[in-house]
Amino acid sequence: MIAILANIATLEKKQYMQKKFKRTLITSALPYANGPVHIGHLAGVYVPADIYARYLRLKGEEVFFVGGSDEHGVPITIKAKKEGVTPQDIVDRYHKIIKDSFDGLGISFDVYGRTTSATHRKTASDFFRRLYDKGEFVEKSSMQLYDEQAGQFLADRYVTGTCPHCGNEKAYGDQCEKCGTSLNATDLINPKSAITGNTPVLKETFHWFLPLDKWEPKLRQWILEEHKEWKPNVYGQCKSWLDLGLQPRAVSRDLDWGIPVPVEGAEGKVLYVWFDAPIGYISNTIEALGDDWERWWKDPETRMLHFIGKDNIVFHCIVFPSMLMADGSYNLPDNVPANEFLNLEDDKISTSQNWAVWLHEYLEDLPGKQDTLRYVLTANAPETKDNNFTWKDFQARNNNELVAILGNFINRAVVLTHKYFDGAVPPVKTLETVDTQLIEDIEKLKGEMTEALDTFHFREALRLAMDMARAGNKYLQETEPWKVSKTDMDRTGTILNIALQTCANLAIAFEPFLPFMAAKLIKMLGMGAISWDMLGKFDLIPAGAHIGNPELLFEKIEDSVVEAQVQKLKDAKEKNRLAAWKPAEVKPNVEFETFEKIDIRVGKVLECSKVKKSKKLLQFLIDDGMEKRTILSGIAESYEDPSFLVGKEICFIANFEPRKMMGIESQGMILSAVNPDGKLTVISPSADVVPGASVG
Ligand code: B3M
Ligand code: ZN
Repeated sequence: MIAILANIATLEKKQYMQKKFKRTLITSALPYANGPVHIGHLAGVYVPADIYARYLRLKGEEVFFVGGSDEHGVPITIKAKKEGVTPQDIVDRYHKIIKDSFDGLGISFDVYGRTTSATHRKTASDFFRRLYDKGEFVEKSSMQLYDEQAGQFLADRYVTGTCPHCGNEKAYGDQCEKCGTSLNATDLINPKSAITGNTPVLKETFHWFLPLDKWEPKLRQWILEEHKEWKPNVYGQCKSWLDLGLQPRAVSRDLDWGIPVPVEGAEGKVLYVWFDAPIGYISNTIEALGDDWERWWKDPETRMLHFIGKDNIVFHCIVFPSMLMADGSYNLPDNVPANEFLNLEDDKISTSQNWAVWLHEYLEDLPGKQDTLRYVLTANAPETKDNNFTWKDFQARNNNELVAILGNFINRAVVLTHKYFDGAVPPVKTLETVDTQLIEDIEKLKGEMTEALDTFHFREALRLAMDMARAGNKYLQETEPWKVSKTDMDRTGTILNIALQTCANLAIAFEPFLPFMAAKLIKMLGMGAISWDMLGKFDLIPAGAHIGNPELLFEKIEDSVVEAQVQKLKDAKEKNRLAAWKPAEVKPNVEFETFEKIDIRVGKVLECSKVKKSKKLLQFLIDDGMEKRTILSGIAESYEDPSFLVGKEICFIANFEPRKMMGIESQGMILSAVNPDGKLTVISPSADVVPGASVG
């Protein structure tokens, strides 16, 4: 049964692959301009989208790759409020950081626009108006959460509360980040305003709703019947949404940041950010191409692909397509190859907790290492399930794969050509089996890579590209040109020619993944323009051509570099913990008589040492003014060198019931204070006091 299903899936895939399109429009989710982008965004969306765009360009296909910043929505106004600046200040700042960092990583957008542009404002406004005029919206009054103190309705992220599905107490009014469910603010249990912290009241307001239920039959047919080739995670999420039954969805909000609803009587209302953001793909195309934009959106021979993270699936597979169907003149996406999430050092990436590797910081901290990040994020891409990024793995993949396999092979081929042939590509004389075997291997790998790339299996495609480099290393190992050169220069020349052609193949195979390395290699080998067609060929560099000097393509990453990054993360976590620390609540009052029962005194430390076999306990010998007493205290982890305490005056409880620990009787309790970082410090009087003096 399972085998039959798998066959059907393969058949669907094949049929789909045979569909011919003239051009491909690639969109990648517009990041919110309320913060920089991190490796989770990159692994989930931008690196795969860029790989695919570069691959199609290499195939000579017509591609348009759209990106841009999402500059509306509540996260931006919240951030602005927190910083005491305007929302425009926030989006100007982050749009620049995000755009520059994408450039820095070689994400090859054909346009990177923004949703505060005049073009976008007009496009989104016109889109709404068109649907409004066609009667595609339902106008409805409903009770919404309202913060009386702030004088404002609380939509989306302006309200937090408990998720009715999973019990997460920090769910937002539009989504629970823990279980991924998309919510209405009024679904939240125990809602609280993110502006004042108050419990909101319900107040009537009206909005325009897009009746998703109207499009449900079409969506069912289009996704569930016609797009069975979509990734199981995407198809499955769509199916469960559709099976639950679609409801009308509000497309306006009572907010002062956004695109005004272009309807009379709609003062104070703006387009819902998820209504205007996907239109950003259209307006950014218009911004870049002017009148030429339409064939990218409306010609049935154009194929549209949305690269997104899994939390955006419903908007790209259900909501945006319903908008496009309501308009009636647009293409629907052909595929939505959404990824799962990337974790960082086994923890969920969190922007607010600063638990992230930020792209702009990476580019500063590890200059020239763009390809290493692209490589690691692709090799670990969360294509089918959530995945994990660790700095240790980053270092290992760089040193053991990029340096030791790819860099090493290319370096050997180039260095040996310089050594034996002064950098002139030697001719091929006669081919032996080992040579034809390599040529066949590369050709076969090309076929497998092409299929993997065509079906969005980028990890697999990268692994296959690396197998080409592995095959190259194996070839040099088997043919040993450094030995052959002692007796047969013709054969040495043939081997090095084949090795150099393999390098040229690697430049092509890796270009979508490691464009910086590929550009260097292309220059080093003196190759001209490259194309996917050339991959698998062994006449890519002509005999007699001079190749450039060997250049270092990858360098080893030392322990200290990754240790510094891990420390940076630890510091961020610690900072958060301290920032989140609040003094404990004061305990209920006690009578003076109760306090008096505790006999606190000053003692002088005579001896202090760690208790053997215990991580926590210190053993004190105290002069209490009358005799010497032994007290154990669980503060060893806070005092690396306990002898530091010897001679100090400290406070202790003299009438604490004696207790035996680790076979030692403790006659009292040392008083200490605890810092937010968990460090304990014993309490001492601020001036000399005689041992035995009472404290009170
Ligand atoms: N800005 C949400 C996100 O960054 C949103 C994507 C818009 S794509 C049209 O996850
Ligand atoms: Zn939840």
